[in-house]
Amino acid sequence: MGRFLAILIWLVTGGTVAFFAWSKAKTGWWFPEAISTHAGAMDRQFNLTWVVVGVAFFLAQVALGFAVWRFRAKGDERANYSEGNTRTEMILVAVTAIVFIALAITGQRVWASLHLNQAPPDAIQVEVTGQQFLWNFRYPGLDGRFGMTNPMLYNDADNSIGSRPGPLGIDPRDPSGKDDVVSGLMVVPVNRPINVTLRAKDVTHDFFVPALRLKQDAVPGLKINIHFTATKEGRYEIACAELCGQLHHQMRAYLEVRSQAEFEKWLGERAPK
Ligand SMILES: [Cu+2]
Repeated sequence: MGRFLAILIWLVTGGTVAFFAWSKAKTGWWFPEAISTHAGAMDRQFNLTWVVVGVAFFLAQVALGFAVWRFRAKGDERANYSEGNTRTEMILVAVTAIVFIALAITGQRVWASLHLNQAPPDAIQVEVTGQQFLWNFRYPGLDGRFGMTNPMLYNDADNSIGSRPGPLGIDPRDPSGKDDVVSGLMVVPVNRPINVTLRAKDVTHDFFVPALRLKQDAVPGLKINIHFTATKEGRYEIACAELCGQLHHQMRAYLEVRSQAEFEKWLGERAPK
């Protein structure tokens, strides 16, 4: 029975690891192509983590099978009571701590470069506001300033794109808001830093763009900044990654990365006359 169980543990372990490697290589069931300047560092960190964790998992299961085999019941001998081995336990705890702290430190560097740094001053400003169950994207127009918004002015009944005060409650008394462009599609120029200001109208949402390797909560009452530079033109999915209500699964939008000229043309066509 002990031998059978040990072999079963090894088979299940080998089978799971082989299936994971096969599905990653053959089915394309993995992240979409990465299209931002920080995505390489993010993916390297992710790969490092799952290799380290995968090797640890494999070795631990092999050791488990070995223990089951080696110390299986033989005849009618009685089990030994062990009080453990302090030295071995200290070594195992120390190795685990070193590995996890090292992973945390390297991961924190990648994270900080995205979340704790300011966007360069020439970054394109886009305000992203989540609401049940859609995303609004606002551009500040030629003056480079977003107009004031006021929750008292929210008008979801008039949700035609760019309407005033519209779903964002753009205050008509503030001149900076006159040229703001509001869209349900996010368009950005390629190879330019983009500074995103995240807001939420009702509950917590989460702005997730898998191709950018970018994910950040949008929290009511907070303005959260995050920046990125997209490196490849195309159309990419934006999802809400925070369960935000019954139609959460429908809360999606698209990011279109275009050339600088096409971006300016798109924005110009939408500027209020
Ligand atoms: Cu949501």
